[in-house]
This record gives sequence, C-alpha cells and structure tokens, in this order.
Amino acid sequence: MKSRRQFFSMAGMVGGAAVAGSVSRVAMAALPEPVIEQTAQTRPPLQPSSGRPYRPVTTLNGWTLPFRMRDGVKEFHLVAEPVVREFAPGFKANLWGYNGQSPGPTIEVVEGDKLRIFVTNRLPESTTIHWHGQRLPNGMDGVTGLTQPTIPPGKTFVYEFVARRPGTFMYHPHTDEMVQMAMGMMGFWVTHPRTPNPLIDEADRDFCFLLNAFDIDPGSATPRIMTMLDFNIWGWNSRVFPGIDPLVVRLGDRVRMRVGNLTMTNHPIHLHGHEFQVTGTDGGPTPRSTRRYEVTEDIAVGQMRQLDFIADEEGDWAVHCHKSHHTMNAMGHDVPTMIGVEQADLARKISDLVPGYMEMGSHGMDEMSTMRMPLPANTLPMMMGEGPFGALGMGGMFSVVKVRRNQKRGDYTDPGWFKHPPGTVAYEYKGEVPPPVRGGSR
Ligand SMILES: [Cu+2]
Repeated sequence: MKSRRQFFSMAGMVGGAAVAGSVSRVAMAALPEPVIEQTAQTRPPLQPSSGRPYRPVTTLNGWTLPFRMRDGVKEFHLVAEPVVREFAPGFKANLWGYNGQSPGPTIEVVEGDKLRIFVTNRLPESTTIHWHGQRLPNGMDGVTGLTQPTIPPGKTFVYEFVARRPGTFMYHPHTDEMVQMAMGMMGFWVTHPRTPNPLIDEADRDFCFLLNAFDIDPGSATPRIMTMLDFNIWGWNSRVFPGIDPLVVRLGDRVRMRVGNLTMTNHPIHLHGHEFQVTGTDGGPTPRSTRRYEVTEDIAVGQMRQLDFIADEEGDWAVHCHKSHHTMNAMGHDVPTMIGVEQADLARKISDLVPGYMEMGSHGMDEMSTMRMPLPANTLPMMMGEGPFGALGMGGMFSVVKVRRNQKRGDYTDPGWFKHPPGTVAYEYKGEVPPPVRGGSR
C-alpha cells in the first residue's frame, strides 16, 4: 500500500492515470458500500457527519451521495447502471444513471478535500466519468482514450484528486457521450468553500438541478438515442412537471438555485416575482462588479449558473424555462395550426368513421390541458398539473418557488398552495365593457 503522501504527490503529477487501474480484490473489499436510491423524491439536505463542516444543498428530486472518511480522504462510490426513473406519476423510463437513479447522486465536498471516487461500471458498455469544471491532474479528467483507458463493464476504477476550488460543477461520462447522456447519465457536484469567501454569500436554502432532455415516443419507455434536436421530454433532474418538486423556502431566505445544462439547446430559466443575480458559474464565483439583477438567465449547453435571490415576496411563484415548447410533455410537433378552423362538421363526419375522434386546436391549444384524450400507456398528457384555480396547462421544465412566512428553518415539506389574502387575486370585471374604439373607424 502506498502512503497517502506518496499517493497525493503521485496524483499531482501529469499522468496520474497510472493510479486509475482496475482495483485488486483486496482493494475491492475496502470499497465503500455503494448506496442505492430507490425513489425520485427530494431528500432533505445531507448534513455531513465527518470532515469539514458545510451547509449542504438540496437536490431537486434527488439526493446527496454519502461519503466515508478514510485516513483523511473522502471516499465515494458511484455505480454506473441501468435504472428505471419515474419522470412523474404515470410515466417511467428505462434510463442509465448512477446508484439507482438518473441523474446520479449529488456529490458535495469542501475546498481542499482529498477525494477518492470509486466508479463501478454495471452498464452493458464501457464508460468513464469526467469531472466537469474541476482543476485536477490531467489523468483524472475522465476522457476515454485521451487521459485514461475506458472502464469496461464489470470493472471498477478509482479517481483521486483534491477539490481545489469552490463552486458549482457536474459530472458526466466522456465515453460514447451522445448515447450515455441521452440515456440520462449525469450528476451534480458542489464544492463548498473551506473558509468564508468574500464572493460566496451563505445561502439559507441552496437548490440544485440539471436540465436534461429525452426523446421518448408516446407509449414507449426507452429514449431514442440518435435524436439531436427534436426532443420531447424536457426535464429537471429527469423529472417533468408536475413531477418536479417545489422549491420550498421561508420568507426572507437568501435562496440559491444552481442549474447546469446537459441538453442540446439553451434554456432561458425564468423566475417570477423576484430578481436574482448570477453569483457563480462553473468557472467559479462571479466578480461582484459583474452582477446585475435579472429575472431570466439563458443557460447554454454545458454551462452552469448559480442564481441567488432574496425570497421576500410570499406566494407560489412559477420558475420555468421560457421556451414555451419546453414547458410541455410529449407531443408531436407535426400538429397543424388549427386556430380559426371550424372543425365541428368535419369532426362529426370523422366520428362516424373513427369512434372517439376529437377535434383539436380550433380555439388555441389551452383546451388540451383539460381534455382527457385516450393516451397510450406510460404517456403523460402534454399539458397537465392541477393548481388551486384549475388546470395549469404546464409540463416539462416548470416548478414553483413556494415562499412562506411560517415555513420553519430547515423545513422543506410542501406547505400546499398559497392562501392569497382577500383582494389580492385577479378577478372578473362585471360591469359593461364599452365597444373597442379602433383607429380609422371613428
Ligand atoms: Cu428550455
């Protein structure tokens, strides 16, 4: 056994891949037991039981991987494997992920931590893990063929490096990337600052999630892996609304949303009722002089953003991708525009031939949110979700920031829908509406 000191000086050298061989039987026995998650629930923040203290993050519909300390090294065990992921009640898909779910568990460490990450491959093909955004020895960067040999099925490799800078990062395969990311292989990574950092404010609530996209035909359960642009399932952490949990906060909290994009297109993430600042990226904390208030931040492919805001308005505030096609669930995009087309007569004729036929879209598509067409099994309606005032007409990349005065510190339980104070909800005007005056008609 090498001493730790020898090992870390070795890992610091270019060519640290020498230590990333498949481990011996003896070393296997020393592996941390892999922790496997069974559900898509949001787990409460995992308080560190050892090592340097930090304020943990909350992974939306996800969890943080437990670690163990061994001779001053933080050890994790990731298992790459096929998983069944529930996107929302009524829709499950066959994905690839880590430790039972897609995305994999969030990894949380502290700046300066010495890390050892065991990666066991239970996929039918080889893989590697790239630690996106990290400063590390080149041989730990996880690029198949370039910085290491690939991890064949059934083998376990070891990655060892020091978490050198604090920030918002992610991990994903760098082997057969197109297929493995299309199948859901990715995970979040947060490195907490070791000491108070003038550019990192302490957040009261710190949420993280990855943007991901899949192409799953209605009625089927396995993504098409060759799709480049025409995805139909737009997810946050492999969940779609109404399957995405709300971000529950206490009035006055400093809230952080860390978002990474592993889809094939950009996503303008839009928050209602508040302004945020971009306080960090995968490049690190942003200089204060660059910060300005925004309500939408466009996140490009492969980018990460850390959005901070003070939750000082009570209510249920939508947070969503501003591309309207991304707040819908599976639909065909070859639906013709039917607005203004009178279909009633036609519908009657078709109904004679096709029982159960429904006309669609004559008055816009909002009616889609309430009509219940027969759908293939394992398929969500394209616009769904029930709110306190009726159908929400939303799917995909949509959730709700629930700001509550009485939410207890550290309590993430869903408080239900906001109870609006009397006189603060848009209401119907019951008087006479004068005819509109149009230019030129006077
Ligand atoms: Cu989007």
